[in-house]
Amino acid sequence: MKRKTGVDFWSKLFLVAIASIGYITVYSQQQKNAAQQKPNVIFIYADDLGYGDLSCYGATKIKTPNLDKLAAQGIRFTNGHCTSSTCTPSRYALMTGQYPWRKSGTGVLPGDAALIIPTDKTTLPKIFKNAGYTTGIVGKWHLGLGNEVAKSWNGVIKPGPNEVGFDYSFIFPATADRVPTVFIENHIVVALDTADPIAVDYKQKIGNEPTGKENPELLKLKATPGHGHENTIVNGIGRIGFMTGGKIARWTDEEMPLTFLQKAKEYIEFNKKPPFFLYYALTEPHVPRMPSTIFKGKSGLGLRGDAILQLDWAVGEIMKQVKAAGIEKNTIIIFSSDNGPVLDDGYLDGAVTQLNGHTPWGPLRGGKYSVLEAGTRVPFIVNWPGKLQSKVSDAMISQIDFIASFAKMFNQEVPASEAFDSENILDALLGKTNKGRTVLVEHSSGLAIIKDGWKYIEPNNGPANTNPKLTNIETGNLPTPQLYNLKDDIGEKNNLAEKYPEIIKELQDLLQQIKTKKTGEK
Ligand code: NG6
Ligand code: CA
Repeated sequence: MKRKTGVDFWSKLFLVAIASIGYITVYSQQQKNAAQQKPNVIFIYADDLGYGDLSCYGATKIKTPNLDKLAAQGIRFTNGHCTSSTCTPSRYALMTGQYPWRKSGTGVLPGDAALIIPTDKTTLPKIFKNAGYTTGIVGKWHLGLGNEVAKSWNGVIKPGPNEVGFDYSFIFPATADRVPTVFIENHIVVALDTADPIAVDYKQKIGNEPTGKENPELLKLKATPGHGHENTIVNGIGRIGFMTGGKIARWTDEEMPLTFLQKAKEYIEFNKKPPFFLYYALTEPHVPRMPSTIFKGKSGLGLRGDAILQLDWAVGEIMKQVKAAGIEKNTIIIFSSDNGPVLDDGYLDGAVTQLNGHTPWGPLRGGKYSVLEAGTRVPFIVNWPGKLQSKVSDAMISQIDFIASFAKMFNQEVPASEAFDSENILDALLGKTNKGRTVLVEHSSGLAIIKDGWKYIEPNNGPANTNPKLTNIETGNLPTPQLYNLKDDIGEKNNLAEKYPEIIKELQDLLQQIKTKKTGEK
């Protein structure tokens, strides 16, 4: 009996052990398969970083070793684009897969704007969610919050990122230079104090806090005269818009990007069991440029250069975190920018006076606010260690294509009436081909279209230059047609419109077709 029981016990144990090993093997195999099939994706989005701002894109006056490494191990695109030359429209396209110029109200939003992304349509994070991913956003949002402009900031603020597909959100509402200067984590202002309620107004002054206009002596960063940054002073910096309350909740600019970095790292650590999609939207080098003390003065190019060094460091920290979490081989890191560069965007921060020969636009013409190439051709890097062959690609790609490309990766169908400007360029993104889009529309105050290296800029009556005393950027607006051959003339120096009327005609017709395209036509 005893012996029999013993045999029973041992054979049972044996069976359990075999079963467990089997289970563990099957389980880990499943995990492995899942891991192999569905990589984590981290999209790092810089704010106002130019084509020529990184050393891997030719900058010599500034060194960006972490991004250089990301590019050297991965694919560095020389013809990668955001859709528009400012923030909100580019982010709208990224989220919806639709050109922002199709919809009014998608221009640069104030800090109290209502949400402009539909909650019932396909969005980039929803593509990942449908594929079983957990999704998170950390950083700048700038796509509006709530259903109303006149909303309360002191309770649950929604709809917002959580309603358009992010399981987790830690954001600031608009831009670093717009009130309210607070973080919002999943609908609620971080460190909200009900005894000191927050109120925001973009039309008139509220409360009696000093403003940059009335009390310029209180400013640690002077606003450029005539610019819009002379309302409520927060942390010694005048902002766009008026704000009262939330004293404890307000960020300090020197610390704000570090808070985002910390949250992004925690998100990676917490969700390291694949798969996750993290949209990490940096604030650098957008104004006000006020990096941490350790970066101040480090670049020799003023605070804009220092902010770029901080940005590069943050990217390095994310790379380290991914490695430490043991998910390096199963994580795609994509890096890009939401529009081209600007020097004086409203504060006297040394960007102009200490430029020191740096060329944020690289070999391109124009910059932020411009339909010329520097407005929307931006740094674009894709990294997936061990999975991609490192190379430089001249495929024409756009951030608007993420939806269709990742939908392809997961074999998902996108309804024909949604994300219909998004094209599947997955093979180009992963470096399998140098062929990306064949046609791309660029957007600023005017529109341009590119096909086969030819770029046609529609005649536009807007000013040819932004205010020369402030941003001072060529917009690309001209009342007559412009045609450039980007293959030979990336700097858009020679307008060939008169020489090739037939190419103008073809591109005009094509642009017209795209403009009038009905939803659902692919
Ligand atoms: C402009 C601001 C500029 C910046 C920009 C938005 C003025 C005069 N200029 O209106 O400083 O905030 O909007 O930048 O106020 S973006 O990158 O978010 O599009
Ligand atoms: Ca921007």
